[in-house]
Amino acid sequence: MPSSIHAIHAHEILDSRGNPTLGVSILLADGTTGSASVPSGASTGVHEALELRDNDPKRYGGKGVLKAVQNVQKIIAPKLIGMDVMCLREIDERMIALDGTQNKSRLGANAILGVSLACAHAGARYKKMPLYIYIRQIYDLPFKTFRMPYPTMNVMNGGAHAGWILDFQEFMIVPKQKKFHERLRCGSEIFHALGGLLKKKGFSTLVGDEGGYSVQLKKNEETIKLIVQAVKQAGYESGKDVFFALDPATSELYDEQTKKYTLHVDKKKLTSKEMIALWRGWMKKYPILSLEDGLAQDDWEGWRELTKQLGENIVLVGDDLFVTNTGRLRKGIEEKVGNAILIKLNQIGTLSETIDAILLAQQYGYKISVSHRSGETCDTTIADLAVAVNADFIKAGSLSRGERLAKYNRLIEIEEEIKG
Ligand code: 2PG
Ligand code: MG
Repeated sequence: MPSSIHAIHAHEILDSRGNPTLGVSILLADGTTGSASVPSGASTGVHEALELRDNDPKRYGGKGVLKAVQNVQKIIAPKLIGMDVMCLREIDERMIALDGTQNKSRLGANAILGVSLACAHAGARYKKMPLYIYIRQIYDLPFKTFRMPYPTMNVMNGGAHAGWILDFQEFMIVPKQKKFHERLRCGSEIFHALGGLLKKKGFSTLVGDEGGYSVQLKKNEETIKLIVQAVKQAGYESGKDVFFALDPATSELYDEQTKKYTLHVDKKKLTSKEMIALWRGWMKKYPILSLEDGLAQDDWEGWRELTKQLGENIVLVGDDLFVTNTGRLRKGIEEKVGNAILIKLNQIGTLSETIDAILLAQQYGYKISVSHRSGETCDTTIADLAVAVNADFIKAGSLSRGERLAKYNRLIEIEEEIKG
């Protein structure tokens, strides 16, 4: 069969932080090839599938992925060779069974995801289709038209992505223009206006892991104030042309023992209730459209209250909370927690399970934000995935760093193709 898998190759490459990750290539019987590479998080949720690292202190400070590479070549490849690359559900199921654990800790979610995505790319090439159309086709997705996502652009970086210069991890702008390329232009103009403003105020314009500026300020809230000014300077109106989105990544701030959130910059320790009050206060002052991980990954009680109080007016995105996992999302739906899910392929480890999480979320009216990781490569799969599933948002970082722009630039190509 010309579309059967003939060979699988994996190797250790480096991500945008210079840490090892996997690159995987698939060769089909007819000579078609497909490749993908795997992203890696820094503020990872405890319920994520396992990213297998060598833990050999002599290589890359223990971060090597040679075990995962071996798992692809020695354990996964022999079981997949000969399978039709277009039967991606079966391929993913076979890898899940081969791994046999709940969190993919035997073979590694990085090993499994690399193969899953490389198969998707090889299949799309075999069918001579763009990936976003191919994904729709093989998963028989129910959408008739295409819709471009709104980008959520992380123009100011804090938390684990910027040496804890700020407590909150991501301050994002969400341009609302009609066309995707106009949203990208708006984002870029604001990003540069913000850079100019920071320079004028005597701040550094160095960027963090996701390409946003990373500036030491006296209060977390000053960040938003600066962005508001930059929006104005760039000639746009906050709350009309552009909105704000936050990912404070609060699992990183939460102390299980005391049940409090520590804000070092603001010199405060807050309860869940006080955190909700903080978000409510910011929402009153600024046009915040979405809040991701406003509370910690296992603070279910807090989340229920957060959703009760703010869920009508704002997109409440579960990242560490749901970890792209249908089990956790189901619990969220039952407990009326959140109203949107962040989708990260490597939190769950296969494209098929990712699609399942998206479909479940959409069935219950949860919004979808397809996301990069803070450690990325120039792989653009998430751009195609976002369009394939008619995602509401894509979160791909700021308007600098090639691995971030690769995703936005891919969306520019897709927009032209679909005349969106
Ligand atoms: C997040 C992500 C991506 P990381 O928290 O949403 O922005 O960060 O990949 O470090 O988990
Ligand atoms: Mg997050």
